[in-house]
Amino acid sequence: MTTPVWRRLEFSEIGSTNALGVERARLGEPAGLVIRSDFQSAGRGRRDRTWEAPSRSSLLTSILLRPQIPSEQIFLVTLALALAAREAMVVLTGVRPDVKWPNDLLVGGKKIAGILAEFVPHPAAGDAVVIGIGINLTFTGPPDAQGTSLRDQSGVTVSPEAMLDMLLRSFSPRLALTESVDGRDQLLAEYEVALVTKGVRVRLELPDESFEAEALGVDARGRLRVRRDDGTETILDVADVSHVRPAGSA
Ligand code: BT5
Repeated sequence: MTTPVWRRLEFSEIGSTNALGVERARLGEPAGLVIRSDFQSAGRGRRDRTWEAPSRSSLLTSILLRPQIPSEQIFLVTLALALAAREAMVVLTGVRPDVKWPNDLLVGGKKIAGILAEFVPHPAAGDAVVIGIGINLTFTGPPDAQGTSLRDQSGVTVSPEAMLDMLLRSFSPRLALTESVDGRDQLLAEYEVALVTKGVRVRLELPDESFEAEALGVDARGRLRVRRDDGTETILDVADVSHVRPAGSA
């Protein structure tokens, strides 16, 4: 996979950019499709949660890729998008968010962007991953969510189009890094620097237990390494953890 030529599809309203991306991926659409909408009537979060944003208050976009890398490395593509979003925010507004494992972007503990990756197997066209991101430009999130926006943090109002341009510009070189061993090391190193979920106490919610532990960092497969209070280490996969929060919070 060399970096695809981006083909943009823009809407004023859609159900979900990810849903359309998944539909197109199933139909065999080649890599490089970028879907953006001003508004989503059914924006998806992870695990049946929703993503909300008034029209043009956010960048709402999904990118269809067919990464030709081992399946256990595909998480790096998502991580590359998180890091690209971080850089785009720095360049356009000076705001430098932290990454909360696995892929939330936070400023001062408040969520400024969320990422949703969906895997679409396709033996003929090559397995696809549709990675969607919502970046709060002027909207600070629903009242019950601890959210913030780039405008709140910097006073700068960025348009969805300008954010998408910068995001793709930052994403392409990082996507290329996923293809080599050295590149993957470089991405993981950048991720470790951005990761706020490291060296801190976190509360983890798993399907059958929740506990507090010290987050140690990530392993080469992007899984979170934690040390429990009895001294044992546990490695957690994204799929197993529904929430990771600072210890002590609700
Ligand atoms: C995510 O889910 O953070 C992934 C969000 C991905 C959204 C993009 S937008 C373009 C593309 N198309 C889609 O349909 N989706 C993707 P999760 O970690 O489950 O977080 C969802 C939770 O964040 C919700 O339950 C709310 O509490 C909160 N939330 C919803 N909208 C928010 C916003 N605009 N800002 C901050 N928090 C928000």
